[in-house]
Amino acid sequence: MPAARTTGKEVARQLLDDGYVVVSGMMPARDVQAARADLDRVLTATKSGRNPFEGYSTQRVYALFAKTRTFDAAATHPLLLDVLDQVLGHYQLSAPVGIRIGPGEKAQVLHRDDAIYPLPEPHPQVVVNTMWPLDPFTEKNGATRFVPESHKWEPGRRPAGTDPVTAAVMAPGSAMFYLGSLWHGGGANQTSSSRLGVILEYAAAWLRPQENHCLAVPRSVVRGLPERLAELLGYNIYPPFVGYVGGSHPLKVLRRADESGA
Ligand SMILES: O=C(O)CCC(=O)C(=O)O
Repeated sequence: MPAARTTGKEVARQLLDDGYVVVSGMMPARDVQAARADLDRVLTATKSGRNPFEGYSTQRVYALFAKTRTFDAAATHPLLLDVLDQVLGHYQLSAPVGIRIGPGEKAQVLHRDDAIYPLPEPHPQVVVNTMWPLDPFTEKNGATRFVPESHKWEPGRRPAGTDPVTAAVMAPGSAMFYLGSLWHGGGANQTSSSRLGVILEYAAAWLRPQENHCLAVPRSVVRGLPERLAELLGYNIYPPFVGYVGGSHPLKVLRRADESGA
């Protein structure tokens, strides 16, 4: 398992070769503890899933950046951004979600995160996801599972019962990077404790993000965020000018609105 001091180039190469890579030392222990405590607070007011994909015994914290500040640093971790620079070029946050899989939850259906976009296949990588465990991820408690090499499958192939599935067993503080083209899903939780993790999913900047952050995260909150994070939440353009507001860069508009009190 590479450690966070490894280079973005090495991680990007392994990610493109294998479809996933687990990097240790991405989040210091005190930040893991703080994130866990703050998400426990948020989860007390979070309903369980509404369908088999969300999981009826699973809670999902959507609009994550409206609810906690404990993932601001993770979302702009230098190694993560370095990898994204190389794999996606221009990118944005697509789906930042806390996922607590409760005891007894069934395995989530295997899926590809980039399948939501109607792009003809094969296509360049347009989605990179990262999973940040806040509990130890084990085979028994619902560690994310994935089908190795499935990012290289020919268009239209779907997992069959005979394809090997691997559980992403990892410790809090690590992060698993995986391509949007890798078949994966949450695991079944066969223990009596819940499994908490956070996905920070990124997509190419020219695509529509899964969550509409400009509505999900109040503007008053975004104004207090580091500039790079505000950009990743949609206050940015895809060059030369996709996403402008009244002909201006969204960050300029955000600042102007700040001055005028809007
Ligand atoms: O919770 C997990 O381990 C993965 C969840 C996932 O892939 C999803 O909800 O799209």
